[in-house]
Amino acid sequence: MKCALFPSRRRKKVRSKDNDALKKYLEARKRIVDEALKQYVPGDDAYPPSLCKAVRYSIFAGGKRLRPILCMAAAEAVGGDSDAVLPVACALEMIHTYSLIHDDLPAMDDDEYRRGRLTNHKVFGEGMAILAGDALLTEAFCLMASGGAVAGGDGKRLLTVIHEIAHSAGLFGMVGGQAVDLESEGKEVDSETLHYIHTHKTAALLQVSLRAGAILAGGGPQELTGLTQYGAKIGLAFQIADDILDVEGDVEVLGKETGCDGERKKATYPALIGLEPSRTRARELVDEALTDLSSFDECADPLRMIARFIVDRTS
Ligand code: GRG
Repeated sequence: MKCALFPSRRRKKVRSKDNDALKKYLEARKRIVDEALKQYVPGDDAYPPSLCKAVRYSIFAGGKRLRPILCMAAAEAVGGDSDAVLPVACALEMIHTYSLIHDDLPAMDDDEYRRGRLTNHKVFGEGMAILAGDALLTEAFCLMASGGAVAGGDGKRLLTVIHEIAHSAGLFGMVGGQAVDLESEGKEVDSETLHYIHTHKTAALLQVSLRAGAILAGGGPQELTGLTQYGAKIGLAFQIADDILDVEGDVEVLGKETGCDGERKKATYPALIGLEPSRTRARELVDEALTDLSSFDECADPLRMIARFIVDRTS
């Protein structure tokens, strides 16, 4: 699919029309990702059944599918075809879901609800939840590395993408950010440490989702630089918005408990600089992200809308 779903130039006119268009766009993309995931994730009848059930329970619990959507939108922003990047987009969702399952474990955040339902370990037990996360992470790389992952695609580009995703998800990315977050609980953290946690725990996977889509679709160096900078800004804005939602979000809409960061004395923007300055910072980051896209044409309009959605979202 090439840059067609989105009404473009009339964007300035009415904000509520924008919201409707974005809603439709996100719903349509989510459906595509969900259908593809059904192909890539083993069925309930696969062996071993308990592990497959635990994997399916979390991956089909109804997340926003933001990382795959960003990957597809980035491919289109550089003039590519989003269908061609679907396997990698789905692999990113599998990595994200593994991180949520592990993040909810008693040894980490010990959460009871996620995506509007009981957390994986509450239903399947701690051991099986750890294994479901492990399986999703490993299967994600299996899917990306499998020959047909990017049909007719360039093997060298795919290898670059797999390497970048591993780097962003691992020790020097999401896992590193989670480690510093874990160690910082109950402690006063400075803004540098908070920045490290947010950029690694959350922004790294969002940013690499964009880079992966653009690299696979043959984006040039300038396009990649713009998308990388956009990714860093929206990644940080996303986490600040998440911190704000933990303070004042609606439990029903969020599908998980609120107030958890405060209870655990977590390092967050609202705790460090206050709610209103956090809101201002998130909006500044979105404006900066939009500037990073200034050299892109209307094929990048979904990314422009997503940037706004990231700070306006309620879940
Ligand atoms: C366990 C290695 C490891 C990492 C965990 C993802 C993560 C790192 C922690 C989750 C904690 C958290 C609430 C982080 C804030 C940002 C975030 C990743 C929120 C959840 O992502 P969404 O809103 O979730 O995209 P859905 O359910 O819509 O996919």
